[in-house]
Amino acid sequence: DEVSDVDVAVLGVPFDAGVSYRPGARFGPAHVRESSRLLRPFNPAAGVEPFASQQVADAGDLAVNPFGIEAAIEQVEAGARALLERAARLVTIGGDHTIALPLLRAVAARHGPVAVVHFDAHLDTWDTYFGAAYTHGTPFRRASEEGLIDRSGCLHVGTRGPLYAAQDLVDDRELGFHVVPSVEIDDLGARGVAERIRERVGDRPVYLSVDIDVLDPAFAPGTGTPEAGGMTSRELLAVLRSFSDLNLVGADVVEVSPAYDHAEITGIAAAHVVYEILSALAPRKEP
Ligand code: NNH
Ligand code: MN
Ligand code: MN
Ligand code: MN
Repeated sequence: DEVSDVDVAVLGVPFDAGVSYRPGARFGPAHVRESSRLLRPFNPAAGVEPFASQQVADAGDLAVNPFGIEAAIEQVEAGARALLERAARLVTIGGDHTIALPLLRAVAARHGPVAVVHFDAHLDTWDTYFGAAYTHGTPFRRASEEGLIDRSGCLHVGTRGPLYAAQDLVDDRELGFHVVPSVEIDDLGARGVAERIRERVGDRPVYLSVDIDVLDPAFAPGTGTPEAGGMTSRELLAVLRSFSDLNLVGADVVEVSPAYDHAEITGIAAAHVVYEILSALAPRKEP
């Protein structure tokens, strides 16, 4: 077996039955892997060799029930727990955002309630979404109810779109989440966002969840629910580079949907996001 006692396992979860108007994220892992062939051993922006300075194992794709949401959620949790017996950290490529809940269950079983940095155009804290409790619109509400996350260390970054009224942001803040809407990123810039995250998260164990739709559709059209007015790839990658200072215990990159990725740029963006995450996890050389 390839994955034993490694620093990081990379797992694909080809699941997209979490109630979407435009499904297709089940093809995300293969697409991101294909795009990752453009990556190189040395990451000059981060100044590290993410694959040489730590052991990174490709755990392949998890077999998940494509029709039964609750069965799939159990399979993802079991698969993640099994991998976390053999890898210090798990980086998952989705799949739709439904999978963040079972991934957080597995991470919390190991670390206790974690802080969460959630990049997304959407809050994903609906109580129900089209009547269903377990969907890509609800994972962070469920995770909060289940005590998997430490809300005082959680942020939603990049929220925007016509579905959100000011009241939705207030409601999430009342739930205990810190919200950095996309319009605030105009003023904060990448550095300001990184500082806001650092202040909120501190040294706590933190889980990172990147819905690729946090990027503007100009950079990531290949996703089920694009919203105009998002982050640039440069901004997101710069913020992720600052995570080498955080106690990052796991991550996912979700909602890549290749059927809409007309120029394959979403796959490339997502591969770079994974690459910056692996770079942030890489141990730094002592000066
Ligand atoms: N569209 C839903 C909302 O406005 C969320 C589900 N879609 C997503 N989530 N892509 O990130 O909250
Ligand atoms: Mn999402
Ligand atoms: Mn989203
Ligand atoms: Mn070219």
